[in-house]
Amino acid sequence: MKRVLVTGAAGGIGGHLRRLLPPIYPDLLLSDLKKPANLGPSEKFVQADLADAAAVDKLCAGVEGVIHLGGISGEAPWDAIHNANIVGCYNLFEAARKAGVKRIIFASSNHAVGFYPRSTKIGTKVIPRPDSRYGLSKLFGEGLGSLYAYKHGIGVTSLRIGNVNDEPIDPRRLSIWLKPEDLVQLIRIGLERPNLVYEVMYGVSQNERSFYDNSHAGSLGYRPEGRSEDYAQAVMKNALPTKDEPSEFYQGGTFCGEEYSADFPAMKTKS
Ligand code: NAI
Ligand code: 15L
Repeated sequence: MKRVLVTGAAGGIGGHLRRLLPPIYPDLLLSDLKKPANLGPSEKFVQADLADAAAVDKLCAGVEGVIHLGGISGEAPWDAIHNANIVGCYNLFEAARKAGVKRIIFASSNHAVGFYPRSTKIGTKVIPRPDSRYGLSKLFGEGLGSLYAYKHGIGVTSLRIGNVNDEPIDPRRLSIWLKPEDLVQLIRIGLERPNLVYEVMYGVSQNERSFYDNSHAGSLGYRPEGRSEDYAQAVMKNALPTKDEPSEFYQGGTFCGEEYSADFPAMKTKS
């Protein structure tokens, strides 16, 4: 990969990637609505709003690969989600197509499928069950990825990311933790694997309590090194007693519980 564009570079994951990617992709172009607080002298940064199509067109000129992290990263009112995650994501894929970008990594989320019970292990072929407007916007991004892969020949990878952190921080995250270095491995598969058309992988490390069957990622060469079980004792020692409610029954956690108005006991029996 020559130039690789990272959108949303001022965010949490952007911080990890700015530390880990330069030795692998020396020509990194960072972009965000806001300038990263600690931008180094050797880092290239261009401020842009993803909702501004002309600005995103300029961003993609001369770019070979994109890591698309930019957008709203949690539940929010529809207007905000629509602007950043629907319009912004469309602008990014369109700009990439026009600029001849070869590969795109789309940061999807576990919340695209958050309404599966924690007792179920799901693969990448399940019917999506978004748990929020946010999760729904991630399905839009996954759909765009598939469209631009099959119609326009861009190699696209949707990563249904669990939770990126140096370590898992609570019982739910023991099931969905993604070590930053493992994210880099997934990104490299998406940007470098020959003949890639469109792939979906779960962005999780090697977690014994995983909600996901990530064997497809394994077949593409993913060998995660992070093991959440190494942290399980410490995490469980501080865990609060579990409650019988949607946010603890479903994989998506609080995203499922927010604004919930179904008859939960009845829904549980149908899950
Ligand atoms: P974050 O909220 O820390 O960073 C997102 C960045 O996008 C922010 O710096 C923000 O300024 C930028 N942004 C928002 N709207 C924008 C717009 N209209 N134009 C340009 N930039 C805009 O999020 P984080 O945690 O770094 O996540 C990055 C991506 O990965 C997000 O798309 C998120 O949905 C996804 N993800 C993250 C997970 C995690 O564990 N952190 C889990 C699952 C998915
Ligand atoms: C996400 O999609 C969010 O972007 C992140 O902030 C976390 O909430 C994560 O999911 C999670 O489920 O832990």
